[in-house]
Amino acid sequence: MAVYTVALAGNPNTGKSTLFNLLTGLRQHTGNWAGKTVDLAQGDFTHNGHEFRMIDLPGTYSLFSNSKDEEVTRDFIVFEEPDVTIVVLDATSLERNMNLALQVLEMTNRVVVCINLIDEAKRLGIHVDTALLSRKLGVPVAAISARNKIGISGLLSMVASVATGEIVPEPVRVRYQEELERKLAVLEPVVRDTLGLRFSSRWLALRLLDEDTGLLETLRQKMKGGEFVPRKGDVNHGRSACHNLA
Ligand SMILES: Nc1nc2c(ncn2[C@@H]2O[C@H](COP(=O)(O)OP(=O)(O)O)[C@@H](O)[C@H]2O)c(=O)[nH]1
Ligand SMILES: [Mg+2]
Repeated sequence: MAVYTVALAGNPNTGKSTLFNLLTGLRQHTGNWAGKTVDLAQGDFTHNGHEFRMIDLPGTYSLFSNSKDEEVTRDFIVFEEPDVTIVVLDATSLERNMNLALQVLEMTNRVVVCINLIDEAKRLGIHVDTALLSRKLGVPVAAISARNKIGISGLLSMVASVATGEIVPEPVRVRYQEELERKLAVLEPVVRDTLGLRFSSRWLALRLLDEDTGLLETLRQKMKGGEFVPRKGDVNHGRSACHNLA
């Protein structure tokens, strides 16, 4: 049976590890991945007959190349292609947390937004309209309290639906100012022709325009290693722009 990979991302202190521990309990181990030297906590759980492997990624405020943690989290979400990425947000500071959620939505559409500490929000008189948020973001949104074990089965149903493809989220697209959109319109097709449809070409093009040297280095390595062969069915016009990037 397929084991679905679920990555946990979010700002520090949003309750990722609490959720991770609740779901995976004693079925935990550390493992490294794709030749990286970092150890990530992994754990297994089942839900409704599906098997999941969860990875507790380092907490970060953004996903550029500002720190090792940001690079690890970002590379995992983009290049390890988890079946689902859960973005854990703190219900009491949604505005600050939304920044990271929007970045993840730019990287992959296989996302579930999980609003944690809903007990704390309630105590403070904050009401979170998950249905409205879900419509605006274009992905499933669950409200939970990891510490009080509230809302967990609802969250897991959403995770399972995205993992199995029963739900295919269509994340909202952040539109930038005209000049940037014009450059994206030129660069994005080149990225798509080079790397295929496997990765978000819009996100990659944004990072290249941002002169993200950390990401460029990762791309170079992966191209050298032959990892970027477009899959069958991907767009490939028989020309390669690899050397333009490398
Ligand atoms: N009130 C409340 N506190 C929580 C909840 N989930 C986690 N916490 C607390 O938030 C703090 C940070 O949790 P942790 O899991 O370490 O966050 P991480 O940094 O995202 O891994 C801890 O003190 C947790 O006990 C929750 O649902 N409600
Ligand atoms: Mg943690």
